[in-house]
Amino acid sequence: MRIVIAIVLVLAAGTAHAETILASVNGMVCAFCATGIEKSFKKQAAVDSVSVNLEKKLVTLNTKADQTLDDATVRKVITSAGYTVTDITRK
Ligand SMILES: [Cu+2]
Repeated sequence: MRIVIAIVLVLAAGTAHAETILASVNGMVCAFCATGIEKSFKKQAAVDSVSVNLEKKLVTLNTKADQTLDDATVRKVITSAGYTVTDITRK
């Protein structure tokens, strides 16, 4: 019985899951690039926080609980800002 309750709790926690999306981006070279991309993603309702690592050419997005951003939207936001997406991973 305890095991069943524990499983139910784990599943319930899973539904409130926020997602971390890592996008590898080409063309970001300075702090202005980083700020521009951050601003673009903050306009997306599903996005909770954004951080840009220029050295790693990586944009990290954290979504709000129960929300996600599909690959097409991630690509569109970055492409519209003038950069190229080389890879998108999620965890
Ligand atoms: Cu720049």
